Amino acid sequence: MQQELLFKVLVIGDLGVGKTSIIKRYVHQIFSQHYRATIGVDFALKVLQWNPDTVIRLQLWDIAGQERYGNMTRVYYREAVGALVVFDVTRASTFDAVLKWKEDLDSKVTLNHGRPVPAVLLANKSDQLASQQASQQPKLDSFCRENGFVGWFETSAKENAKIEEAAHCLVQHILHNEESLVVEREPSSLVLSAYTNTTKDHLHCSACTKC
Ligand code: G3D
Ligand code: MG
Repeated sequence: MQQELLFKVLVIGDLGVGKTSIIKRYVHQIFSQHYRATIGVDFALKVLQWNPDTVIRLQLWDIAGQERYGNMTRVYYREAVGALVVFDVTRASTFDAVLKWKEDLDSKVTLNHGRPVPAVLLANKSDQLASQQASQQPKLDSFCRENGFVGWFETSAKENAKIEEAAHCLVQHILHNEESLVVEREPSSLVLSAYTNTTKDHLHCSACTKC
């Protein structure tokens, strides 16, 4: 029997770094106006046939214009199980902001067992990097280790580069956490997580400020 998992993933970072462009490149469906009007976010859905037995529905949350505040409400973060933190390789100030976004994330949501949600760092607009420019690799490797990112990718929404790989990396870490959750909490359970088979009603509920 196929299992279906729904994961809420946040896409955060400063204004103009390419969050919306990355999501649009990646997804099948965007759910927009209603939520934007009520809570200031857009949702997008990506359905992945992860393996023959598992379908993963990635619900990507785009902050749609609230970046200027540099932080988001707890409602936005609630029940998130992963994050993509984006900066623009052509603007150093957006890299400086990455830690602020990571701190905001970690202060407002943790997994059930108290660990931080996995976050992948995206160095976006890689198409703008001159080919002779030195690789960012040593710097970003240690930056990720020191600041709790599970990995980083040089992406380009423009050229559709490395976005799938980055999402794949994030999903692998999310699944790893889900599995350890099962082991820690309910060894005999077949249900992978609280997010399993989450319905649209649930989605509405998690976005609604009243419940
Ligand atoms: P945001 O959602 O993080 O605010 P957007 O960012 O997705 O709106 O992108 C901001 C601008 O950067 C857009 O340009 C978009 O086309 C551009 N952009 C996004 N990703 C890339 C990329 O990978 N490479 C390049 N070269 N540009 C990118 P405009 O001019 O439409 O404002
Ligand atoms: Mg945007």
